[in-house]
Amino acid sequence: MTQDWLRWPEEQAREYRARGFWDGRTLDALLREGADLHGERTALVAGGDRLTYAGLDARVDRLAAGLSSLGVARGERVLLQLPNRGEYVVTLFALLRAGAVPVLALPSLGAAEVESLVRTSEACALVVAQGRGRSDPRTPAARIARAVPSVRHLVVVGDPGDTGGVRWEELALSAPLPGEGRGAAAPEGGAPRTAGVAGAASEDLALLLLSGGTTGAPKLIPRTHADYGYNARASAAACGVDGDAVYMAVLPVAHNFTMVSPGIVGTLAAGGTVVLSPDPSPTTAFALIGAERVTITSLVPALVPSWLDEAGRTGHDLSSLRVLQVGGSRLDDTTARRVGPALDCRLQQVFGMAEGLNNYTAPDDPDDVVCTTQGRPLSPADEVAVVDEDGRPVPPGSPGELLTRGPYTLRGYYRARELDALRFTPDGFYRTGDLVTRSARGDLVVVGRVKDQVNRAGEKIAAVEVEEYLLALPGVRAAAVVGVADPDLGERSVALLVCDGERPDREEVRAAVLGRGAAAFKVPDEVRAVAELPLTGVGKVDKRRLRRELEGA
Ligand code: OOB
Repeated sequence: MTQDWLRWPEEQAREYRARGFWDGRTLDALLREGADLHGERTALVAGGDRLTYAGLDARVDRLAAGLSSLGVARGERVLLQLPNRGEYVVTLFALLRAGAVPVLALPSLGAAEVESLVRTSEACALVVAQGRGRSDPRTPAARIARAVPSVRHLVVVGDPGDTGGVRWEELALSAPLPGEGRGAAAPEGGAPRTAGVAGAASEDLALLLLSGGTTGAPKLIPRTHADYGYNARASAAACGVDGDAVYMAVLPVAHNFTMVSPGIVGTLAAGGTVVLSPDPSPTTAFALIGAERVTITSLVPALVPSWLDEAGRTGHDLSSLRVLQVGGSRLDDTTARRVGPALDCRLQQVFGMAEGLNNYTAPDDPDDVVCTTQGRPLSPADEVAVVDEDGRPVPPGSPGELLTRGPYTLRGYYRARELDALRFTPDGFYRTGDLVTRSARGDLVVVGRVKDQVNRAGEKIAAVEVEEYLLALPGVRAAAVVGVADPDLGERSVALLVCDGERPDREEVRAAVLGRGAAAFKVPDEVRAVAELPLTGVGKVDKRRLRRELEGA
């Protein structure tokens, strides 16, 4: 198998091994070790299911055998598109154990996006769940399975209906393990292990993630067992996640934040318990926090206000919660300061990317750092640079593009050499496209995207900066600033506000911007009240869509 996109130079790889970052294990070995070390501890709580480490490991064995008997071979890609249910965790580890390469797809992806992922990865199978009505993923999955020549199997959690697919439950529960007769039931926590299944090696490709980038065809991010495992383990350590931790996944399970920051994989590597919340509403989540004594969970900023409001309104028992992680897009300072008092827990900001680099604020950072910065790189081997348009480092405190390389940051996209030439420097730094400032002590603040700016008559306005000013206005719950084509200005800036009650008038908006000492050209040209902002699958404001809608209007 050529894996030339996994191209850390050998010298660097040797260093990462020597320092113990790459430790020779596969991701499913982390789970196997958990079963050996603390087999009777609870690993996973999802819906009605409650699985011990031994029980989860046995199910993974069983499904890995089932997938292998179906003909899924080592190195083959399998698209995994499941909601927050236990089957996701079992399938993920079973694919890894079988040496197959899961391609993680958010449930919110449209059919065309899924098809494009399947084609790009040349997946041999799709795993989806039975759904309802128009959003039933079985229908597009069956069509894609027929249309894309690489696809040989469709596996459905629930009823395959008329898709011609295989029922997941059958594959997971009755496939024989090597050496067993057909149809034997799995001995939960029992001995037989997937001896005949050809697993992967630690530095092999483990999975493919979808880039958060919002333009063009999907870019696939290759992650190895060694690098992803390190990302998860180091994150668990940085976030205080150990065997007593109860981590609740409320964002989609396939997102990198919920996977390894420290997420599901980091928590299982540490011997803790993973709880899956079927949806991110505070009503569902708060009930689970109380019932399962959840200690840590993670949200995107768009969800935070409703959680804070609900906590103030209702008497749920949230006393077990120690850390609320927030990341995925910029958390404004005002909301950040409300988190601790409202939920009686620590806030941790997480600035991560599926491509690799994770930044965290530390548990012992002063409140000011926790509430106003997006943290520092996770690994002592993470290299970061903040550079200007010519690639020259900028002084501390000045904005520039963040470049990074390290033991868990990709060196190239999956089979995309041309793109790589643009997104990486010749010496292997990934150009994140994020505009940041870095303080003298190394704290990063995300001030925008290189492209998330309004170019108003040549003046560049970082959307995030103006959004921050607007969010500080009373009653403003959410704000998005976008540039819309304008015959005179090139682009004019439009602010969309979600407000409790009346929206601030132009004068108030003007004062909010100028009062912070910002230039007059940053005052939005237009302010509109909207009921809500369109969000992407994981809950980031969908600016592409906003721009499209505003320009079409
Ligand atoms: C996470 O991963 P992706 O791949 O969906 O998106 C990455 C991009 C970053 O390049 C940055 O533009 C933005 O999302 N971002 C943030 C942020 N965290 C991510 N922007 C401002 N403040 C933050 N705290 O979103 C992701 C992956 C792992 C952990 C957390 C988030």
